[in-house]
Amino acid sequence: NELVLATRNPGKVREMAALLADLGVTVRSLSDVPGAPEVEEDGRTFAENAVKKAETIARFTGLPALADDSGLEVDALGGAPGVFSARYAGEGASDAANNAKLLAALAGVPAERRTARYRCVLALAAPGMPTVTVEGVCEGRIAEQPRGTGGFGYDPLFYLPGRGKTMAELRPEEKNAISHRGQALRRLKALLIERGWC
Ligand code: ITT
Repeated sequence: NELVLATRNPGKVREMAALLADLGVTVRSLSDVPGAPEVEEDGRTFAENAVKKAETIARFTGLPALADDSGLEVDALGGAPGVFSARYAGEGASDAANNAKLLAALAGVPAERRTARYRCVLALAAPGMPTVTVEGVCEGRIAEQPRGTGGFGYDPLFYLPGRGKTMAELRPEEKNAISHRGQALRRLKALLIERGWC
């Protein structure tokens, strides 16, 4: 039983591998798949992009492929950066540049209007099977300054009011227990068990 993680984001690979550890499948990443095609993320929704990534890699490898399309939706910015989260500050932008742009966009916005959520859509595609998608959401607020070194992406700015910490201040297992990705992956596992696929 093999599964390819259809992502080039090392933070996602780390988190998904930990969340899948109890499933008894051999988890491969795209670094084990030489020549895997680049997928252009031109969808308007997380689901469109996740399905496109998973189906492209499943077709190329002939193996089941799990893709994650995710991002940050900030209410005061009308839901931006959304599907553009990875390239908010431009194509290939660093996490630091994206975070700096987010802080600048929210300058002067008071704490109670800095509400935001992470959203993750996972798509599982396998040759000869209908593709399935699941979603997870995690609510929070954009902090005034970065805190913590864990996680990746916007985590140093993603404040969890209930914990008094940013996502980057949580241990990996604490993040997985509450994150959008953790929730989506638990839904996916429940679906796989329900359908007798594992
Ligand atoms: P792949 O397409 O190869 O999977 P990517 O990083 O380009 O990698 P996305 O297009 O789904 O993936 O962009 C997701 C972005 O949303 C990611 O780069 C972060 O900026 C942000 N993001 C998603 N989940 C996050 C998390 O758990 N913590 C922090 N930021 C997150």
